[in-house]
Amino acid sequence: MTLDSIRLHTAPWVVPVCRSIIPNGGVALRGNKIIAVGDQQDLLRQYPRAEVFIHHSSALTPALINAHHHLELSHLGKLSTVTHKGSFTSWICQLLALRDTLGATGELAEQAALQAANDQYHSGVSALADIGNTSISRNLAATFPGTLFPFKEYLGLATFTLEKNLLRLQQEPDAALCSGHAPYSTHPRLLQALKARANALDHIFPIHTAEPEAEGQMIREGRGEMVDFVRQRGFWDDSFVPSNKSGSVTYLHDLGLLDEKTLCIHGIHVSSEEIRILAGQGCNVCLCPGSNQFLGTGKAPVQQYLENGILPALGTDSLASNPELSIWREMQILAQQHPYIDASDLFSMATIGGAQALGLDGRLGTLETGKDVDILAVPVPADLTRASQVYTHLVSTGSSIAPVRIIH
Ligand code: MCF
Ligand code: FE
Repeated sequence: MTLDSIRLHTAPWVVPVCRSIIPNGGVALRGNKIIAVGDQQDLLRQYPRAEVFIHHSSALTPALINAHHHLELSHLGKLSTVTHKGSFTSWICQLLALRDTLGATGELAEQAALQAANDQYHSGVSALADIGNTSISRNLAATFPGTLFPFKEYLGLATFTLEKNLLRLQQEPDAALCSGHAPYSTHPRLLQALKARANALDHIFPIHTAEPEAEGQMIREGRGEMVDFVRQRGFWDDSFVPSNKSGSVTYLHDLGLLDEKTLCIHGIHVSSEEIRILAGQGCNVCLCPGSNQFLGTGKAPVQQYLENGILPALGTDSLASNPELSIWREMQILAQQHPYIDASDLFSMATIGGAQALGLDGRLGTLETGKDVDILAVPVPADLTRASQVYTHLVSTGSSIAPVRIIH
C-alpha cells in the first residue's frame, strides 16, 4: 500500500452520524484520511482502481468515545460485583478502604489499568478522557493506540489545604492535564485556579457535577450526608458558603467555571434553569448511566438536554462503580431507560457527542471527508431492511457487540 493508494470499504450499511444512514454504502480512504463517503456503486465508479474491502452483514460507523473513566481504579472491580445498597458516601468509604488495602499504585493497579485500556480499545473506543491521582494513566497514554487524555485530579475542600494545592498546581509542567474532582470535594478557589490554568493551556476541564443528591444538599444548604462525610474525614472547616437555593451548575457558573471547554460529568440533579445555563454557556455534559445505575444516584434528564440543544457525551466511569465498562452498554442502558429517545441520538452521543466534549470533533466522531481513518465494522444481522433497525441494533445490543477496527 503506497501513501496515495485508495482503499474502498463497503458494507450493507454506512452510518456517517452527521447524516442519514447509507444503505449499500462505502467509505473511501487515502492514507489516514477519509476522502469520500457515499453510495458504494458511485464510489466504485469514482475510484475504479481502489483496493476494495467488502464487509458483509456489517455497519461501518465512527469509532466510539469514552468521555469519562478512572483507569487507575480498575483493580477495585470487586466493589461493583455486588449490588450497592448504601449511600453515595458509603461507596466512597468502601473505595478508599479497598484502595488502602490493595494499594493505589503498583503491579496490580497497573496491570488492571492496562487491561481496562486495552479492553476499551478492542470494544471500539478510540478516545478516552481519564481522571486519576497517580501516574498510571499518564504512563498508559504513551502506548494507547487511540487518544488517551490522562487528567490529574485535584481535590481538597478545606481552606488549610488550599495554599499547598495552589502551590502544587503552579509547579505542574504545562504538559500535565489538571482538573478538579467535584464541587463537594474541591475548594472553590482551587477550582477557579484549575479552570484558569486549563483555559491558559487550552484544554478541556472535566469535573464531576450534580451527581449524588447529597451534593445538591451540601451546595444549597451546607448540610446533610455529604457535609457529615467531609466533617468526619476532618476536611470541613465551616468556610463553605451554601448557595441557598440553587444547585451545582449554578454554583459552578457563579464561580465562572462554565464554558465550551468545561465537561460536566454525570449532570443528574440539574434544574431546567441549570440546563439552560449549561446550554447558554456551551458546556459539554458527559452521562454515565451505568455508574449512576450502580450507585443509585438517579437518572440524568437526557430528553431535556437534547431539547436544549445539548448532545451529551457518554462515559463508563470505572470498574469501582460500574460492573461492565462498555460504551455499547451505556447506550443500551439509556435505550432501556428512555425508550422514546431516538436511537440515532443515543448513537450520536457515543460518537460525535464524545468527540465534541473532548475537542476531537475535527478528526473523530463522524464519517466524513477529512476525518481520520478510525472506523468500526460492526456485525449486524443480515436481515435488516431499514436504517432505523440498524440504529436500534447498535444501541440495544450492549457489550456483546464485537466490532472489527478499520484503521490506517
Ligand atoms: O464518578 C464516580 C463517582 N463520583 C465521584 N468520584 C469518582 C467516581 N469514580 C471514581 N471516583 C473517584 C474520584 O475521582 O473516587 C475518588 C475520587 O478520586 C473519591 S472522592 C475522595
Ligand atoms: Fe468518575
